[in-house]
Amino acid sequence: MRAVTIIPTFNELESLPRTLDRLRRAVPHTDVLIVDDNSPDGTGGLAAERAEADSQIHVLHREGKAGLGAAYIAGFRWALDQGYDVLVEMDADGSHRPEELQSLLDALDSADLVIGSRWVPGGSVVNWPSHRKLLSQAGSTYSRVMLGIGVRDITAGYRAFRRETLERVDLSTVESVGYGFQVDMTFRVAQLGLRIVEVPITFVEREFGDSKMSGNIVLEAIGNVTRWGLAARWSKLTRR
Ligand SMILES: Nc1nc2c(ncn2[C@@H]2O[C@H](COP(=O)(O)OP(=O)(O)O)[C@@H](O)[C@H]2O)c(=O)[nH]1
Ligand SMILES: [Mg+2]
Repeated sequence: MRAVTIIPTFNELESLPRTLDRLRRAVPHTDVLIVDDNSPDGTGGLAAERAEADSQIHVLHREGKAGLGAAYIAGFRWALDQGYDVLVEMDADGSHRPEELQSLLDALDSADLVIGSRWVPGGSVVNWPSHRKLLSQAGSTYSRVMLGIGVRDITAGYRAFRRETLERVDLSTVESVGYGFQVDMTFRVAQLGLRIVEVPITFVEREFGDSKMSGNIVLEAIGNVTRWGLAARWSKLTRR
């Protein structure tokens, strides 16, 4: 099975090399694709150097910051084109520990999408202020109820997809930018009736650089979840 780990980056000059070193050591068989949105701090240049030195590392340079969702969609398309069997999502900032990737890959034997989850037994978060914990848990609970799917950590960004799963999702209609993107993908996979499995992870808040989370990203996610949830209910009602 050929796996590729896709890492979106925007200003991750300090974090990216550490994450790459850990990932190459922890799971040497996975290739890596860095998707950089022309980071002003030169992350794209660093990614290019690493790609030059290591044939298993690749980089996609994009024109400018267009959001996490757009970066992943571009990465998915590249990886599907290249024929990979497994596509992994991982943050550059060290929050998704490469040492836990193998447990996600193992779970993919009996799943179509594996989510590294903070909010299942055994999962946890290190170094998060209580307001972010609350926001993440409340967001997950609201989405779970609104969308009617049993995933505990619906905004989680540490994931492994089988290629067949992504081939069945119409990527051209995925528009969400921030966390909404992760919720959107989860909802689509659930609606296709595919198997979603959560494995516990320890999420460690970044040591270097700044989070790109913003109020707008949160509002986008809440707005989208509400719309999707209502639309799904409406179509159920009118089908009767
Ligand atoms: N290419 C790209 N990557 C992004 C963008 N926004 C965030 N990222 C990356 O997505 C990952 C998660 O973002 P982060 O700021 O850590 O979000 P947080 O963990 O929710 O605080 C990191 O690797 C970021 O560099 C974007 O607009 N474009
Ligand atoms: Mg982060």
